[in-house]
Amino acid sequence: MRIIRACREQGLGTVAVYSEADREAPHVLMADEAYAIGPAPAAESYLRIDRLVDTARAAGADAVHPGYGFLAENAHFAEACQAAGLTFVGPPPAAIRAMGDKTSARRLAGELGVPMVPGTLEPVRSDAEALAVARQIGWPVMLKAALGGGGKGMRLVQRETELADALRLARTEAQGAFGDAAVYLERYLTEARHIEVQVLADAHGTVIHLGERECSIQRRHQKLIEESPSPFVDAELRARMGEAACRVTRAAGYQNAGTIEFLVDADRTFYFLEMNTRLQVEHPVTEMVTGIDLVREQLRIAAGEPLGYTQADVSWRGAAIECRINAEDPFAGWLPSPGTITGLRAPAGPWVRDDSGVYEGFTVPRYYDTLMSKLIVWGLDRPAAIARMARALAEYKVAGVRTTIPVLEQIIAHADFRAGRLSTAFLERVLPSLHPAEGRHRSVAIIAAVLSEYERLGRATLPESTTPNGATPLWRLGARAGWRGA
Ligand code: MV4
Repeated sequence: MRIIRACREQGLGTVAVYSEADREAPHVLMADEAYAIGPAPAAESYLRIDRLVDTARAAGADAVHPGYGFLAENAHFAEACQAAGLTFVGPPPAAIRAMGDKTSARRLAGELGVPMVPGTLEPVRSDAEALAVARQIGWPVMLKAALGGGGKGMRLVQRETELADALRLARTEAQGAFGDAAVYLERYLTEARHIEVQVLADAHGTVIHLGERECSIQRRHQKLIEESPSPFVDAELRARMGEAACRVTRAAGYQNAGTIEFLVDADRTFYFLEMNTRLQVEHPVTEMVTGIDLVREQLRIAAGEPLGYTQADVSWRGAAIECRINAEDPFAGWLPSPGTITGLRAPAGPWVRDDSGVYEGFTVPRYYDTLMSKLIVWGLDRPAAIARMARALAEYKVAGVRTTIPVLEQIIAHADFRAGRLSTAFLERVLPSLHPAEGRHRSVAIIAAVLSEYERLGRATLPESTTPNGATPLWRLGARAGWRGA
């Protein structure tokens, strides 16, 4: 839907593809045309390069936008599109490949003198080599799959005695998940921030950055909240990280939109981690503070148009925050909660953007990612954006499936979040102190109060809207908290 919107504004027609589970998905209803590509399991539909390319050709499409999941970082897919005469709206296959191998990305950063987390520049060849490197760089260390990324295939090793087992498991996992057992090793930074820089590169040699996104709040390497700018990054650090990000982008022969991930220490030292060769889920926070439509830029770059502006033309205004609304139950081990959405009221109002993929009556399929919507707000400064996010989350009502909304509300209200005291350790530290079930207990109390009021009055009419002492009765608070009004 995000891509369809950008296409419409550019005067481009759109073709959606869908699996059997997504027959009634909103992007299918929204596109000019839509084609079924197979059964629900992604391996038989969204990951079928042959079917995607055949469908694009049959529909008469000129270009293919890979989105931000499934095949978005697959060099074979990019090549297959090009071989079929379709413009791939993304980087050249060679750049995807160079950055997809995380050790090759580290070698490039190393050649350019871009600082990176201490570790190996090649996959480790033996237990003995891994041990020698770990002893040299210090514990804890992290094993990462060379073809992994985004936290997939990572394994933390605290001490020497755990290394051999961890290596074996990491290799087996990497082989299973990525078809390649290669694993490299990095020093594990325990309290750093995860900050990424958005870059744009056109086909005419212009490479610019659009500033950073703070993405430290992740659970099992799924981001929950992202923001721009990072409360930790000042103009000087932004310029230094931006310059490093552009240097890597240019050297990789990169074109289109991309993201360079860094870890940033308390002393403002930054370390290159990896590059994501796609548009990212959290791209809206960058759009909100720069005013630049990233999908429009992707389409223009893919069409060979020059960016038409320089680094000096980019400016940042205010603060933006994104919360990911997932169909998961944070009180039940974050279990996926697919099912039919029986009630839905999305927040609205000034500077509130709800990039949603669901509607009332839609059934969230159990086959894919649990992401239902991304709620993005903008404010003149970070406190204003936080207040707006708290307001918007309180307006958000979803019935039928469990969502992450209550836990997001509590994180947004947390003193450390408000103070910008963030690190990759933040969520693990604060989760035990959160009590998101309170919202649910409160709802039960409100419903009980409404029922007892009806019983007391002995009739099926609404009770008075104020109590004798003038206070607002609990049932009316309930109505206000609900989505149908009193
Ligand atoms: C790390 C790290 C610390 N040290 N690498 C996670 C996703 C991915 N793209 C990189 N990630 C990390 N890599 C080293 N050498 C910390 C993270 C990380 C993280 C780790 C645990 C809990 C939350 C985290 C949030 C962001 C990044």
